[in-house]
Amino acid sequence: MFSRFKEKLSGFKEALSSKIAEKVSQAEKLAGKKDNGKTGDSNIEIESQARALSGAGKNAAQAAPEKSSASSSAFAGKATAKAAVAQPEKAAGESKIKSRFSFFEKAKSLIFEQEVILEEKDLEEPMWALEMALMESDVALPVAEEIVREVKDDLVGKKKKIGADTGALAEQSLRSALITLLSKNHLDFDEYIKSREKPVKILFVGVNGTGKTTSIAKVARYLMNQNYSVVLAAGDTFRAGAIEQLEVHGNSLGLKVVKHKTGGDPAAVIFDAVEYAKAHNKDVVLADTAGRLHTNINLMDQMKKIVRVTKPDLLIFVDEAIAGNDAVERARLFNESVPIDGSILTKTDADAKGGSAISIAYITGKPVLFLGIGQTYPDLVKFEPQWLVDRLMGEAEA
Ligand SMILES: Nc1nc2c(ncn2[C@@H]2O[C@H](COP(=O)(O)OP(=O)(O)O)[C@@H](O)[C@H]2O)c(=O)[nH]1
Ligand SMILES: [Mg+2]
Repeated sequence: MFSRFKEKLSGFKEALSSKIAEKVSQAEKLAGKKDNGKTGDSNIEIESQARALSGAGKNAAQAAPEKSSASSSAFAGKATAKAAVAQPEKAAGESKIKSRFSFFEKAKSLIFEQEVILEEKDLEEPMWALEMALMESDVALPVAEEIVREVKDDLVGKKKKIGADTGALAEQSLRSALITLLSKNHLDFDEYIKSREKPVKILFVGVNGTGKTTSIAKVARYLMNQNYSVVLAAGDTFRAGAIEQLEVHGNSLGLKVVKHKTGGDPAAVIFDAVEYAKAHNKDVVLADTAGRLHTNINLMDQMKKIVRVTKPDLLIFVDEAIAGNDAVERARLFNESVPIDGSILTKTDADAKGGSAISIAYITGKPVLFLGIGQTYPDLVKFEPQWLVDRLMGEAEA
C-alpha cells in the first residue's frame, strides 16, 4: 500500500537533510573564522573565567550571612576577603565578558549543540522536492500546493539540532500537514446513521467497475455488525448480470434484495425498496446504480432523475484509489452534476501512490467515508485521517 508515495518522499527528506547539513557547515565556518587569530582557544578560557567570576560573586553573597553567625571561622573570613577583592575586577570585566559571552553562546549553540534555524530561502529546494513528490504521487495540484504551504509554515523558523534524525523532522512536518488536510470535511458515518430518521436511504453512484456493488455489500455487513437492519435495492437495471450479482451478496448476508427486471426504471426499484423498508421497519436502504461516465449526458441525466425521485439521505460517490487523479476529477464532475455527500475509495490495497486518497475530500469538499482495502466483506475501513497517514508515511501496514 502506497509504496511509491513513500519512495517519492525520500527526495524531500534528502533535500531537507542536505540543506540542514549545509547550514551547519556554514555556521561552523563562520564561527571558526571569528575565533581565528584573535581568541582561538582563549574563548574557552574566557568562558571559564566568566564562570569563576560570577561563581565567586555568588559565593561571597551566600557567605556573608554565614560569616556574621560564625565569625570564628577563619575560612569564612578568607572567602569574604577574596570576594571583596574580586568585586571590582568582576565589575570591570563583566561588560567585556558579556559581549564575548553572547558570541560564545551563539557559537556554542551552533557548533557544540549543532543547532540551526531554517529560513524561508533554505526551504526552496526541499519544498520543490516535496511538491514534485506529491505531484508524481498523483496528488492534485491545488492539494499539493496546500500541503507545501503547510509544511513550509511549520518548518520556517524551526530550530534544528543536527544530532537528531533530519528525516524525522521532514516526516513529522508532512504528517501533521496531511492530518490537518484530511481532517477537513470529516463526517462520522456511525453518528450520522444513528441520528437520522429511519429508514436511512443511501445511494451509490460512480463509473463502471470501481466497486459500487462490492462496497454496498461491505457497508451492509458493517451496518449489520452494529445491529441495523438493511435492505438492498437492485438499481443497476442496465448491465446484464448486475441484479444477480447483488442477489448473490444478499443471499450470503441474509438480506432482502428489492429488484425489477433488467431494463426497468432504477428510480422505481429504489422507491419500492424504501416502501419495503418502511413497511418492515428496516433501518437502512442501500441502493445500487449502474456505472456511468461523467461524460455520458443521458446517463448523468438519468442519475439526476433517480436522485430527484428517491431523495437519498446520502449520495455516495464510489471510485477506485488506483485511478489516481482520474478518480478525483470524476468525483469533482459527479459532484458538480448532483451534489454528493461523500466518497468511498476502493482498491486502496492496490494503490501505490495515495494521491486520490489525499486529494478527493479536498477537491470535492465532501468527506471520504470509507476505504476499500480488499475484495472480501471485512475489507472496509471507516475513514480516519490518522489511519491513512500512518499507512502513507509507512508506520503501519494495512
Ligand atoms: N482489491 C480490491 N478489489 C476490489 C475492492 N472493491 C471492489 N473490488 C473489486 O472490483 C471489481 C468490481 O467491483 P464491482 O463491485 O462489481 O464494481 P461496480 O461495477 O462499481 O459495481 C470486483 O472484482 C471487486 O471484487 C477493493 O477495495 N479492493
Ligand atoms: Mg455494480
